[in-house]
Amino acid sequence: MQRRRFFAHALAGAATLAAVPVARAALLSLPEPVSRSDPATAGPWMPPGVTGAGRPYRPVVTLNGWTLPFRLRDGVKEFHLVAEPVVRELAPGMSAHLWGYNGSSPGPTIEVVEGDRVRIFVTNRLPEHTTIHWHGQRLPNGMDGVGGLNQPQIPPGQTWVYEFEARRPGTFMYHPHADEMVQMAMGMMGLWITHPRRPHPWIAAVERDYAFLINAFDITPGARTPNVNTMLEFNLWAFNSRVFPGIDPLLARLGDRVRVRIGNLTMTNHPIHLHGMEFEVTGTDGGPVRPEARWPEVTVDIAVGQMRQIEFIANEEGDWALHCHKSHHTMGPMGHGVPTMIGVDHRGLVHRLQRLVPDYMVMGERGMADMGAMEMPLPDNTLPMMTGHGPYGPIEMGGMFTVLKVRRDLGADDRNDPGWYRPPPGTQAQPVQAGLQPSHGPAAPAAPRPAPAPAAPIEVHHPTGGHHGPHR
Ligand SMILES: [Cu+2]
Repeated sequence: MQRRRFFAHALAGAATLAAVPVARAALLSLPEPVSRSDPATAGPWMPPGVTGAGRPYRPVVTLNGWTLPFRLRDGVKEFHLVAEPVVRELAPGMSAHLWGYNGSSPGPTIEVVEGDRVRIFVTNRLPEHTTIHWHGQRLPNGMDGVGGLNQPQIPPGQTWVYEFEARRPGTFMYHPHADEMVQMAMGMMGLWITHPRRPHPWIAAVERDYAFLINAFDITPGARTPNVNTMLEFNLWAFNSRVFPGIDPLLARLGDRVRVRIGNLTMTNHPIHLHGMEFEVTGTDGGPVRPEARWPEVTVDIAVGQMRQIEFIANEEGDWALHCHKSHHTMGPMGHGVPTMIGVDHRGLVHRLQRLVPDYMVMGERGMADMGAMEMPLPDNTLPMMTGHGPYGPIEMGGMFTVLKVRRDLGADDRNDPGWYRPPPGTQAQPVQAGLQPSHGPAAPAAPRPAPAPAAPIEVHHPTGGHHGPHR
C-alpha cells in the first residue's frame, strides 16, 4: 500500500514537472501493454462502458492500423506504449524489419476526449535510447519529449511516464525526439486524435472518420531493413507503413460526411489528391479551421511535419482514386538511372545482351505502361514498380495510392469492402465505333474528297465485360 501511495505521489509530482522513470516496484501496476501486428484495418474502438470526460464520440478508423485501448484509473486514462522492433508487411509479398510501438508501425492511435487527463507509460525495448514527443499538444514543457532539452532520453529497458491533459480537440501525432533521423526512418510514429468534449462550432459531426500518416522507406530490393541515412532517395512511399496495393480502401455510404486526417512524417511534401469530389481543409495540427477561412480544393499539399484534416460530402458514387500527386510516389522501387528508351530500336540487341546478362529485358521502348502487367524477375521480398489490378486490368501504381469507395447500398458504418464499382450503362468511357462521326464537328469542307475505303469491322470492347468480381 505504501509503495502504491508513494507511486501515486510520484506521479502527481510528475504531472507538473517532467516525464520520469517508473520505479521498479511500480511496474507491477502498469497497464498490460496491448500488441497487434496484423496490418489489416481494425474496426473503430470504443472503450467499453466508458466515454471518458466528454460526450460519446464517433471513433476514428486508422487506415491499416488500430486504436490503443486504455485503462481508466482514478479518472485518468492510462496507456502503455512499448517502443520495440516490429515486422511490418508493407504489401503482400514484402515485409520490413522496422521499429514501432506495440507490435506495429505506425504505433497504435491514441484517441481521447478534450479535457481528459492522460497518463502514458513508455517502455523502451529498442537497442538504443528514445523519447516520445506529443506533436501539436498543449502540455507542460517537461512532457514535450525532446531528449536532452525537456528530459533525459529513456534508456533501453526502462519505463517512463508522461502525464498531461488533452487540452485541445484535433488531429495530432507522436514520434521520438531522440536519434530522430534513424528512429523515424525505421517507422516510429503514431496518430493522436482528441475529440471535442461538447458540440464545437468549427467541428462537424461526420459519418466516417479516417486517419493515416504518410511515411517513406528506403529498402534496397531484396533487403528487409530500411537504410536510415537516406535523405531524399526513398523507394517505398507509404500510408501508415503500407504501399499500394496493400493500402485498404476508404468506404463511405452515398451522402456521408467524411473526414480524413493525414499527417506527413517523410522528408518531402505530398500533394494528396482526391478524385470525384472537392473537399475543404477543416483542421490542422494547430486545431480546427474557422469555416470562413476554408476554401474548396481537390488537392492539398501536406508539408513535412504537417497534419491536414479534410472533409467532404461523399455524394458521387464510384471508386475514386485518393493518392499523392507526385507521380514517383505512386510507384514501387525503381532504378532512377534507367535511361529513357522511348523510340529506341532494340532489334538484334536483346539476345546478344542476354548472353552477358541472362535476365536482361528491354524496358520502356514504348513507354513504361507494359510494366504494369509484366512478370519481372525480382529479388525476394521486393515489390514491383507498378502493380495492383482493378476490374479492367493493371492499375499501374505502387506507392501512395488507395481508393475511396462511395456506395448507395452500403449500410451506416458498414465496413465490408463492396468490391469494384460497376458504372451504369452509358456512363463509362468506351472505344469509338467504326463509322461514328462527331455530332458537332466543323462544317464539311467544300472541296471534294476521295471516297473512303470500306471500313473494316472494328470489334467494340465493352470494358464492363472484363469485370473480375469483387476485390478483397
Ligand atoms: Cu508524395
